Amino acid sequence: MTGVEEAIEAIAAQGYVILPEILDRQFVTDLAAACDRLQTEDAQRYGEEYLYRIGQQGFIINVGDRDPAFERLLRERPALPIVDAILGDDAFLYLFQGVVVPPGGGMGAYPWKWHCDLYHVTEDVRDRAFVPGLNCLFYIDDVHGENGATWVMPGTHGLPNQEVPIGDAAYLSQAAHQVEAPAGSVIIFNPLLWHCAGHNRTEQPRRAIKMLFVRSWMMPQMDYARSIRSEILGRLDASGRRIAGCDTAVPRTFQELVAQR
Ligand SMILES: O=C(O)CCC(=O)C(=O)O
Repeated sequence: MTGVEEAIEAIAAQGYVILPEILDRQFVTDLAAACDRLQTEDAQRYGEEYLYRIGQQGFIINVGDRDPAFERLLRERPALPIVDAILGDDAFLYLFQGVVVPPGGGMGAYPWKWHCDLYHVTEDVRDRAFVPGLNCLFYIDDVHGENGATWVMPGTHGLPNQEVPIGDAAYLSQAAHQVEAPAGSVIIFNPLLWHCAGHNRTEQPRRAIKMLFVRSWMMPQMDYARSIRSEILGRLDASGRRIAGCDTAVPRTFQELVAQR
């Protein structure tokens, strides 16, 4: 098993690391069932057409509030030692969601395309060693070339956009790498690494859970301390509540920013 030091080195050098099978089988089965149930619930509540139109088909929101299997992820936090070692022990969740690539979905199909997360940060940070967050994508299915495993471009983390010619097929065929991993594995990557869900050519959805952690000063995409019910937050320990953002006071005014200096 990859140790914390090795993982940190891999994330610094190539932008990502894969830890095989860190979730046990029962945990994976429970997460898979929860993904399926919540996706059906969302489709009924919002309608497939609406979710597709807003680019949210396949993304299951606010999972931490909606099933004990996700609460278990908040309790056990399997990737947190690596996250804390890189981001500090006040890192917290920017996004916690299901990412399901439907049959026929993934690269080449709307809305899946090459991108890096936290794009707004790359423009201004010129220190390529700086890691603003860590995207932990837990695979709930075996992932491979047929069913939409993640593509990454090793070493592209923090590169200015113009230096990553994602439209150049010859460059992509040399530079891009598609992950292969059994269910229960996690890929932990610098969100500034260029990546994309692969094309799912099978008849089955490809399910994953994303826990994207950021440094404590960054505005999260969702406020989980308010999105997750207090009875669930109350069952978590201090670290669980911290990653849900209960302790985080992201500055919201210039005065607050200056006061935190
Ligand atoms: O689902 C995948 O393989 C990639 C997910 C992704 O693009 C992201 O988490 O930003």
